[in-house]
Amino acid sequence: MPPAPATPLLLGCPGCGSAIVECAFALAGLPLEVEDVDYSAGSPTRARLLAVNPLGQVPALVFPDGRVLTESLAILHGVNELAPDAGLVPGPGEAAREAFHRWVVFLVASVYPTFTYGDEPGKWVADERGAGQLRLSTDRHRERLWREMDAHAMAPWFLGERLSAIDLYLLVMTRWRPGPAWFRTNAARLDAIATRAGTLAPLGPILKRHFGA
Ligand SMILES: N[C@@H](CCC(=O)N[C@@H](CS)C(=O)NCC(=O)O)C(=O)O
Repeated sequence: MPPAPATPLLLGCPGCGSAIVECAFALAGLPLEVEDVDYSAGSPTRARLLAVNPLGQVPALVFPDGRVLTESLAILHGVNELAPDAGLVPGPGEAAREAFHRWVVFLVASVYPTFTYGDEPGKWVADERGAGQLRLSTDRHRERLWREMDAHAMAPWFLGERLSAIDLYLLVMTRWRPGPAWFRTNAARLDAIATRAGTLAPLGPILKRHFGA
């Protein structure tokens, strides 16, 4: 077993949801170590990932005492507790709190699973035709979800004047299928938020490493 890291260690992969967690740590000014793993079947680092998260998903955070925390939103709540001044989660009594919970849960419970079932549809449906249909239907459903979220987006951030963890999800997830060009045309408010989040100075190196820009 590798020695426990001195600071939390994030298992993630380039371009993945772990980038959202990295951005949160950076905005909060908290130290974080990062280890890239490849969750694909047969990858040389899959065993390492499974040892930490038997479900084989990233992000997975390992605390110095060996505790493991998975689920991006749970991790972001943890970051918020360690560094509430970063404002990732609106506090009790804040007007934006209800909308925050509604839409951040929408992101992880409605949007994220469309990738879980659509990214590698052959994992869920044996025949090739069915797998192709699953890919298409999850892609179409996701576009509907994004349009709905776009209709509720405020400016300059999703919740209005205050930045929140939702903007970090948008920053990363708008780079996934259907991709930035689709957002520019079909979900311009989300696109504007993601673009703005991409200019936050502490996130520059993270975005460069994950997306090349
Ligand atoms: N509910 C999880 C979803 C994490 C997730 O689906 N991560 C993707 C990478 S972005 C993954 O690990 N995919 C591989 C798999 O699901 O087997 C979260 O919010 O952290």
